[in-house]
Amino acid sequence: GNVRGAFDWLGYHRLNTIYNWLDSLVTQHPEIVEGNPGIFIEGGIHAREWISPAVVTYILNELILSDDSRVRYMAESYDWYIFPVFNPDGYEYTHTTNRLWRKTRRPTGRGCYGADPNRNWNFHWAEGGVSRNPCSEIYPGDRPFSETETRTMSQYIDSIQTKIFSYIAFHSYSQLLLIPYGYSNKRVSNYDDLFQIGNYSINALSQRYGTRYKVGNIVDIIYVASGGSMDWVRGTYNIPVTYTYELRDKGRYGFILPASQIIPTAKETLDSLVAMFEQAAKRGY
Ligand code: PAY
Ligand code: ZN
Repeated sequence: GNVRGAFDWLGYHRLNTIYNWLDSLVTQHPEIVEGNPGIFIEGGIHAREWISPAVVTYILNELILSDDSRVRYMAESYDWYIFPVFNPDGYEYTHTTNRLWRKTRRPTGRGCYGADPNRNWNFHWAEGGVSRNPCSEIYPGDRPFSETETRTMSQYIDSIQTKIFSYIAFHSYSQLLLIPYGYSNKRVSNYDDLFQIGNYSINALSQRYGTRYKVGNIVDIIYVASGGSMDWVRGTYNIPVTYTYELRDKGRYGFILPASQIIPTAKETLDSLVAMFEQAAKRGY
C-alpha cells in the first residue's frame, strides 16, 4: 500500500486528482513557516509534457516528507512557491482528446485554439521563435498576456517577486538545463555563476543513474524562443537564479515518457536541485 495516501508517482494523473492531492496537503500540513528566501517552481506550462507536473509534485512531496538531511536542509532553508500545472485546460485536453497538445485552449477567433503559454509573456514578446499563424504550436497570442494562465500567474509573481531569488521551470524533453535568455543570445550578467552552478547540478543529476544533461543558454543550445516565462521573470525583476529544465528523455519516447520513468526522473532531478542550491548558497545567492 501507499503510506503517503492515494496519490502516487506510478502513473500520470488527471488534473482533479492532482488538485485533490494538493488540497489534502494543506489539510495535513497546515503548519506554514514563512520568512526565508523564496524559490518559485513552475510545472506543466506545456500541456503534453506530462513528466513536468509528475516531477514537480514528487519534489513537493519530498520537500514535505523526506528525511534525507540535505533535502530537509533545502526544504527548510527556503520558502517554496510550487505550481505543478500552469496550463490546466491544456493538460486535461491531453488526457481526453489530443495527447500531443501543447498550448492553452482559448479560441483564437481565427479557427484554431490556444496560444503557446511559453511565448505569451511580456518581455521581448514575439521577437523570435514564434509564428503569427494561430494554428501554429508556437503562436504567441495576439498580444502579450492574452492568456488567462500567463496573465494571472504574472500578477501573482509580481505580488511575491520581492520574496523570491530563484525561478525554476520544468519542461520536457531533451535533458538540458537552460539559462536565460531565449529571446537573444545576450548573456545574463551572472551567466558564469549560473553556468558553474548548473554544471555542479547536472553532475549531481548524473550520479544516480548516469543520465546526461547539457547546460547553456537557450539560444545557444536549442533555438530562439521569445516570450517565455523565465525570460520575463529574469528580464523584469532580475531574479538571479533562473533555470529551465528540459527533463527526460532525448527523444526515444519524447513527450510520451513511460510512467515507469517518473520516479527515476524525479529522484535524479531532486538530486540536481539539492546541488544547485548548495552551490548557489556558496556563491552568495
Ligand atoms: O523557455 O524553455 C524555454 C524555451 C524552450 C522550450 C520552448 O520551446 O518553449 C523548449 C521546448 C519545450 O519544452 O517546450 C522543447 C520541446 C522538446 C519542444 O516542444 O520543442
Ligand atoms: Zn515545453
